[in-house]
Amino acid sequence: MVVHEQDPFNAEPPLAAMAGEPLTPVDAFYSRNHGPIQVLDPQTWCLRVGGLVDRPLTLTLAGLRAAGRARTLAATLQCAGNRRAGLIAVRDIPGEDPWRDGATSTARWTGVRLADVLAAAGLRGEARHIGFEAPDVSQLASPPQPYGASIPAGKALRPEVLLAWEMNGAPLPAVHGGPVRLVVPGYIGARSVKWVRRITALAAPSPNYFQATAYRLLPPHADPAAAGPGDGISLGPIALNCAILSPADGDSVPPGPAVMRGYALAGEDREVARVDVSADGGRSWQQADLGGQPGRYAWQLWRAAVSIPAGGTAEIVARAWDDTGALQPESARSLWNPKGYANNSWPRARLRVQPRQFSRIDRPEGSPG
Ligand SMILES: Nc1nc2c(c(=O)[nH]1)N[C@H]1C(S)=C(S)[C@@H](COP(=O)(O)O)O[C@H]1N2
Ligand SMILES: [Mo]
Repeated sequence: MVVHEQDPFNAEPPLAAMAGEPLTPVDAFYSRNHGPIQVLDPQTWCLRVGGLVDRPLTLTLAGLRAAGRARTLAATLQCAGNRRAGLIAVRDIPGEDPWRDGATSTARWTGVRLADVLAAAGLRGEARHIGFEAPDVSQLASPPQPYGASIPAGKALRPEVLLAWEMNGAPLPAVHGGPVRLVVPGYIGARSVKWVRRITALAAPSPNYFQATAYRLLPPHADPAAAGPGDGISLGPIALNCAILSPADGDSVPPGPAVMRGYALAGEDREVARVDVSADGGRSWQQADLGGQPGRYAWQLWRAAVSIPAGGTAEIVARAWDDTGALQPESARSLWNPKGYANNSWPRARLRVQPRQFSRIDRPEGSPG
């Protein structure tokens, strides 16, 4: 793993290790924390459900399992800071980790639908948002407070939103939120609250720092240190994006045929319709082959056979389109924001092209031996 910070622990897999893998092995799944990793005893863990409900509940793990039928689905989690390195290249973003394209991983999650738990608690009609709280106290919040988030009630009631206790068929490990985490496919990873211990039905979004103040898109001139609750655009659904994984930016390759691999991910209720790849910096384009979407809420893997031109460097560019005909924005420059979120500009991989190895047959006629 590429470790950005030891405490709190923040790490992403090397890009080449992700290429061509529909599901991310648990030990290669990116890890994003704002406070200490919680190691909780599944025997004593419990979940409180309250707020705008008719029947507040306290569920043990056994009680949660009994709250609905267990469902399994493949879903991609993507941190809002994924690809921040591309924004930092435009202008520095002090105090935030320079994530490459690996703060995106896919697993098969097993749990009950959040909707089943909310139905058991008798969710009231006036509830507009569902809030979540965890026990990890973050010193990065102001003031320091337990991690939390909320999602609109309409999203919370959708069938893909799970309270999950398994990841790729094994008990959810502590680092990914075990014994139980929320999984909100299609939303930024920040909303998939780990170690969830309290659910509150609310009339308004959660006042938690990570909902009200962080994970918001500030205008370029704003001072993030001075930002307060409600400033900027709250991030929920993720934007259409793609990444080049192999060969990756900075790699050295021989000239000639090469297979490029990457992932593409569409936003809420959208599908990746096409991925274009250019081997000449965006002058000419070809279509990548799509394949290997492990589920409706997961990334789409792509591959393209390209020809690497001889010469010092080659610039590979990729761009994804969704089924509404929308295309990713071209430039990171236009997307720069003070916290470095939501970089979904066209990914570019600058490759060093190794000098051609001439064989006897290749050697131009008449050249000295
Ligand atoms: N309790 C808690 N939940 C959390 C976080 C956290 O710091 N604490 N980080 C969030 C963020 S920003 C992301 S991107 C995902 C990362 O999940 P992972 O570490 O399993 O990859 O968890 C989210 N849930
Ligand atoms: Mo995140």
